[in-house]
Amino acid sequence: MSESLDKLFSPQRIKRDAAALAIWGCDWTRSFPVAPSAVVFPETIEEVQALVVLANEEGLQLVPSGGRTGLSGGAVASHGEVVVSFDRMNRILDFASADRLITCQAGVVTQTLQDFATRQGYFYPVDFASAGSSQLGGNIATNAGGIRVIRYGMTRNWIAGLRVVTGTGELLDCNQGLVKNATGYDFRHLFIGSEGTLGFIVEADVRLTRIPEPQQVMVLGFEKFRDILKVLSHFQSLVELSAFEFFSELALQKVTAHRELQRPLADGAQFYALLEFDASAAENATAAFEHAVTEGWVSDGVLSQSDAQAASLWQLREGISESLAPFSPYKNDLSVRISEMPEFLDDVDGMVRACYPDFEVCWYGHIGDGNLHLNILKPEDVSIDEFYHRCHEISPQLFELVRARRGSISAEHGVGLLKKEFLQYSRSSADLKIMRALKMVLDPNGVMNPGKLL
Ligand code: 2HG
Ligand code: ZN
Repeated sequence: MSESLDKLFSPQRIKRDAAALAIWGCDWTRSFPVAPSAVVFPETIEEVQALVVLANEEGLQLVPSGGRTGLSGGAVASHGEVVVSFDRMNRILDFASADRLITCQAGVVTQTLQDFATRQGYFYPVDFASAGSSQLGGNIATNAGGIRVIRYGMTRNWIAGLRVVTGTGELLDCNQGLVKNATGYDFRHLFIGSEGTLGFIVEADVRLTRIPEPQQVMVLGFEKFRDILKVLSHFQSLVELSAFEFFSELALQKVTAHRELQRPLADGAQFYALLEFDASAAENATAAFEHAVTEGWVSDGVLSQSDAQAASLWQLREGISESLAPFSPYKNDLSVRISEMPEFLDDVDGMVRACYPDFEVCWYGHIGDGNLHLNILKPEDVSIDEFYHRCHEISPQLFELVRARRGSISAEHGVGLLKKEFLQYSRSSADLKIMRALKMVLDPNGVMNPGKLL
């Protein structure tokens, strides 16, 4: 069926061998079958358009593929789809200093974009542990968040323009990098977070900001989760925070063992928070810390004295996800309003303990954004299938708690395949009806990332 692909792509830009299909057919999830029929590597927008037209004519289904670091199966090809890799659309096309904009192809690696911005004297602030592999197109398609959302917001905030190939092969030029544009519906925001289901992002105009001053990092220990939120609010009244992250003692144990890191504090604690702020705010931060100790919120703390120390403190948080991989974790990525968080955590903790008395549960996340990562770890003596089945079975109860607090079942990782059957816990039937109608308009034959999200 896909022989006509060979007319569009030269042999070096189409792969069908088993090893290539296994690599490009999946992301960081490991629980879905991987079975694409081919992987193609377009180099131009015109090639992407021609491919989409061909897919419509011949009934092919297309799965977009970036750095393959997704955690929800959004880039997994399980049913003979053609994977469209953006690896060869990886050029930075333009830097416009007066506009503070970089124009990039979708396959530019996030860290390449960050480094390029820095060389121009600017800052691209969206950052996360997988920035060295993830690609901008995927970041936009999932509206990636990461570790500095509290100060800079999500990827959405930094996208000034988008070129997108829709499911009919048309090219849309969304917002042209403009600051002001009051001409009706802003399609940019429809494609951001759409997980490749409405169109494939091929180019973006990315906004930059000033390079921040040097940062300092503080790690604090807590006995009670509620106190973390008191400290967050107290620090926010005195200091502009660049990050406010959290992890549990179990998460700390896993990451220190995996990366052979020092524990940050002499004594253990139940929970830890990692704060980052401008070095010029260190005096205010120290005053806030002293207040937190006096109030009994914080048991102990450490303030980085050098960039190297700040980087090694960051490893305690950024290395957690990787350190859990050997335990085949069942991942949840939940959010609620910050004000709802203490009660929400109590609810979830109670439920999880009752349902999984024999499983280790690792909490961490972007607490300053109301985003909790809940990873349930597989015990050695339980099979993968049984483990996933048991975790999955309990998800409706967990998501009921999310719904009761008007939260989200996916704060930043996306819905993909992993959360698809649970979308109704976060989106109303009216929402879903409109989402399906939009899909029909932009991708009437269902060729763009079928089976994901909806
Ligand atoms: C993080 O915040 C990432 O470290 C990954 O979003 C979270 O693996 C996870 O559950
Ligand atoms: Zn995260």
